[in-house]
Amino acid sequence: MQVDGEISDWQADELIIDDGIGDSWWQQDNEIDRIYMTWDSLYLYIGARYSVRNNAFLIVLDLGEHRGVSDLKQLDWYPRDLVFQGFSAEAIIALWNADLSSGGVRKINRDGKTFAIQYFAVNNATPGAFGILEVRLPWANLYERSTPRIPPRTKIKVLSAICGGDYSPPGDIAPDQEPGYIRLSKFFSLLVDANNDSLPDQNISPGISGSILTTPFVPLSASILEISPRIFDPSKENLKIRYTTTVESRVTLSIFSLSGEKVRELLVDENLPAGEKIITWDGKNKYGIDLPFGAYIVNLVVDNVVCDRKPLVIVR
Ligand SMILES: [Ca+2]
Ligand SMILES: [Ca+2]
Ligand SMILES: [Ca+2]
Ligand SMILES: [Ca+2]
Repeated sequence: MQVDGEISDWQADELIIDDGIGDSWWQQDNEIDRIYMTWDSLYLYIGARYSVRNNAFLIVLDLGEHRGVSDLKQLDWYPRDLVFQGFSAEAIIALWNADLSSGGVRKINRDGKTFAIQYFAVNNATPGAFGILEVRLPWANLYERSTPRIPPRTKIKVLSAICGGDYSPPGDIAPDQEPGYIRLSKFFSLLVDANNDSLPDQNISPGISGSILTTPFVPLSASILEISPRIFDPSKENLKIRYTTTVESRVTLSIFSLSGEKVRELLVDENLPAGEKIITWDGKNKYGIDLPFGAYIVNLVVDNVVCDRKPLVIVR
């Protein structure tokens, strides 16, 4: 992919959001037309055909880390009146009046604080006329790792909006939703690591593999459904812990002693889909040593909130 402001090198199957023109509050002076996405082993590439005049053009990414914000009014940079359901804003590409030097690319923390990340972009739009923005983002910077590895089964979601000044609502949204409607639940969504090897899958057609999803609002809840057997003899079998979460979330499942010491982590902040899951445990601590007879607690933490605790007893 050449980052050169020329759109002809994008393939038809890299078109992820075909918003079209004529649906903006401000007509063609301020329009999102098409958003493209593709990647290779080192970079994520985003392309856009758009026009903007005296407004902000935004492309917002949910990187699947559950670390951003769902309300863009919380941002310390390009805050806008956009509230998301089922989407966590974790990175933002923003510019004002078709001028990339007025914006750039930032990552977003849980508290809405943003920080610039390395990128390379070419923007040939001029105020009020259609042009092309192409952005190249290193995987290593998007996920703040020393290598281009990504969390296993990473899902990326994308949306774009044109808004006025700080804290103003959108006049064009892509995927298309009512202009002026600030509570957004429709996004392009794509599993980037479907084969679960922590590397972006290669030779993917994002426009075909991904889809535009409407996310109904589901509150997060999670619980341990069953621990079996409750009286657990590790020399005979493994313990089975069955738990459930209502939404895709980051799950930590640990075993504690009654004195409050964490003796074993079975899942550590793992991004997992909604639904039931069974995790097994061999009764050993983190050093591989058999834990002694006694009572223990299974502790379930989801999106940094303790959601459930259940006791068990080890016998030997
Ligand atoms: Ca190009
Ligand atoms: Ca449009
Ligand atoms: Ca639209
Ligand atoms: Ca992969």
